[in-house]
Amino acid sequence: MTRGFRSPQRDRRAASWLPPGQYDVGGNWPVLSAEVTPRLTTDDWTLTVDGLVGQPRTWSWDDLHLEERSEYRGDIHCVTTWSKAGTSFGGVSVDVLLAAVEPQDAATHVLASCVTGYTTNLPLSHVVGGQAWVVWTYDGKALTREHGGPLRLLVPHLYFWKSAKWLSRLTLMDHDQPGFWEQRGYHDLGDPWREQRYQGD
Ligand SMILES: Nc1nc2c(c(=O)[nH]1)N[C@H]1C(S)=C(S)[C@@H](COP(=O)(O)O)O[C@H]1N2
Ligand SMILES: [Mo]
Repeated sequence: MTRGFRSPQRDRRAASWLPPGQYDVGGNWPVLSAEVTPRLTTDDWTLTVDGLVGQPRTWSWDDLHLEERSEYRGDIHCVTTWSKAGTSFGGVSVDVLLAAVEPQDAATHVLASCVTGYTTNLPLSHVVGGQAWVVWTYDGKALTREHGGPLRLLVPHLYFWKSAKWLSRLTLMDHDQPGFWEQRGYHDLGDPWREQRYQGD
């Protein structure tokens, strides 16, 4: 082994796909919800993207299915220390939604809001460039209610609390506004590779 020729980054990844402090939950997919699971129908469900945009837009379930599809295949990481390898989710890239609404130059952050009132905040720079999706399938099947069906946000490079279930709105803002867990002591960004679990990490 010519260790000296390998970068520290490659060594870490070769050692494990797990971010620091995480364990492999295996075939399970735990459910973590602060709210009672809502019973939603796709008939009256809508997704709105508004705030600092040229043209706010609301998609019905059918409208959203006309947009270009994409898929995420990879790992997810919950702050409670479980990680799940090789998940696959299908939906639409947040890039597609943003292109439709034309974000204003002043927009720096996004607040994701759910039908239930749960919220989470994200820097705009972390939801563009193929880093975030709105998804309605898991493993090719409709996302179950407990896991956020009919539709959830997916931001897999951050801890999974950023992936808001039962998503109904993305609001672009010119400032950061802490969401449900962020107001309760969780980290503002939540990068698992930097182990940003709590404020001050
Ligand atoms: N609306 C809503 N979204 C949510 C949560 C929640 O409580 N409510 N929990 C978050 C947390 S902490 C995690 S780990 C994931 C859990 O998703 P899962 O239940 O599908 O595993 O959803 C995130 N999105
Ligand atoms: Mo979580």
